[in-house]
Amino acid sequence: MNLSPLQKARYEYAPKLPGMLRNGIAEICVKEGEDTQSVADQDKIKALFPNTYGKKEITFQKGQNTSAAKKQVVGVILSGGQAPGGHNVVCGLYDALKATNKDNVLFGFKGGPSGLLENDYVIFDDEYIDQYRNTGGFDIIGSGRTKLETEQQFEIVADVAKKHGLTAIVIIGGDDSNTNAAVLAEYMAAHGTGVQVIGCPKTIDGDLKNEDIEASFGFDTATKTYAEVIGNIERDCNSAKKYWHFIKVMGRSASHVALECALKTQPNICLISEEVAAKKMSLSQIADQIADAVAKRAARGMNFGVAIIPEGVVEFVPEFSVLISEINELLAGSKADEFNALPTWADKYAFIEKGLTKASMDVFAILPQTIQQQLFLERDPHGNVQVSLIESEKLFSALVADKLKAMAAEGKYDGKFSPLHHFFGYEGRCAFPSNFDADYCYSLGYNAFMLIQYGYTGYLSKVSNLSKPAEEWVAGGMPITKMMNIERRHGEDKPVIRKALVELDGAPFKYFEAHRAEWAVETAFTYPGAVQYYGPAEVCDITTITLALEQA
Ligand code: FBP
Repeated sequence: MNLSPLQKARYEYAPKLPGMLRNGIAEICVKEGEDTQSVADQDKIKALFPNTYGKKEITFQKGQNTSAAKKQVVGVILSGGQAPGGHNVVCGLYDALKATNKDNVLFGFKGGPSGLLENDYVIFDDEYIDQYRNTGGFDIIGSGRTKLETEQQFEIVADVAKKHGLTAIVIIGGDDSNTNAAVLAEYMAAHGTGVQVIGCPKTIDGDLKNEDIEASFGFDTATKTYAEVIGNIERDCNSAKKYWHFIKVMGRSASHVALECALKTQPNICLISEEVAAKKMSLSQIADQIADAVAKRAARGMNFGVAIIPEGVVEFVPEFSVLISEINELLAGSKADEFNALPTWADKYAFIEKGLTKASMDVFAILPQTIQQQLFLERDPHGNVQVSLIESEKLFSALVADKLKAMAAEGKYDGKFSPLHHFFGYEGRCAFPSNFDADYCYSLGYNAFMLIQYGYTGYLSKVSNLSKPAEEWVAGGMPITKMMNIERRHGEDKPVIRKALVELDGAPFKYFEAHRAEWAVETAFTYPGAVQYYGPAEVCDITTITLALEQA
């Protein structure tokens, strides 16, 4: 492998553990807290998790290690989208496991949950692990989106575990993967397999958080990476003074990434999907809001600006959701073939016009033709519209251009509008983890092993007090069932970890709300610059503005 100088230097970086884990394995003991309850639907969740429900929150502290001396054989998987720091979770897990007993073994199952089902694995040793310390990506063993949720899959996992003598499985994933970790833990306990299951909170989207989990790993590095580039674009924009940049940022559903990027860069516009839904905003209202800022800036001679668009926003626009479900209905079953056989777009348009309600047709009609066609052409294997592929940055710039034309005709706008479009997503998911993510992830992995060693199952590795220096972080574990409630999914009631959307009464949104009117018309850009790995702690180690505001 050709190594960059930074990669070589990062191999040497020693991630910081919480102070309470720093004295060595022999001096880590457990302090048990209170029994726990699920956040809602307690009776139903308790009935579904009779063996793992209601367990105590725990924290680790300095003291005599009293865990049983037992050889541990652990399997680990990475699940879902990549997030910076995943490698360090594996490294922390490996280091704690080997420090406890050099005969302990760590299996890495390849390609995500399917690796467990297909018994496709690697056994880690020092040489293998050392190549991945403090690096981005999930390529150490790969990842995948297969869901572990059926009884039959659990039986296969139990067989694979038995075959290798696994004592525990660590699942590194987002809300869905950790929900499945809880169900797997319950299955393993109910069937007396002796296999413990521990989860670790991952996702750049930042939506796996709650009163116990302060942040999912990867969010820090991904938002720093996007904010660096957004800041660079802002500076280019403020130098050339001729373009409006419409920048879509990842975040499948929640707008945490967009909000954090906005707090870091102070753009003219940032849409927050949760607000769009709460205010039941229409596409036209959103476009009005942006066009208003464009016109006000133009009146001050500034025909340039930056707008951040969260990836999932269109699904939060009520009229657009209705349109999507009508389109899915319109093309269900054989009707898709009928539609596809129509020779021209004009024929297809007439078919659509006939099939949609008037309200949805009104929404459809204002969309640019490229987006209209995307809605009908890009479909998932079930024939449904792939909302995540909709180029919402282009959609909103086109709607704004129409609005500005109308405003110009009424003498309300006299400017030049030249939009450019960007999508930042994959660029941030495998970046070298920031010091924060390198430290946090290593601690999560190390901590996950301590949970295994002390016999816990169905727990999420928990490291908190994260806006403070690592020395003051608190390490421990929380039963996953505590984070669960019952939600309707695909027509069924399911126990799931509640996804955390942006809270409109939370401090990060409130701060943004208090400043956005000024940011919209002034040029208040801030330029965060590149992620720094070496230098003063206040430059290199601080985490997100979101967390700082939440914990202020
Ligand atoms: P996870 O929730 O699995 O961490 O993935 C989140 C994410 O990065 C989203 O931001 C994005 O919408 C999605 O993955 C893209 O998925 P894919 O990698 O399958 O294209």
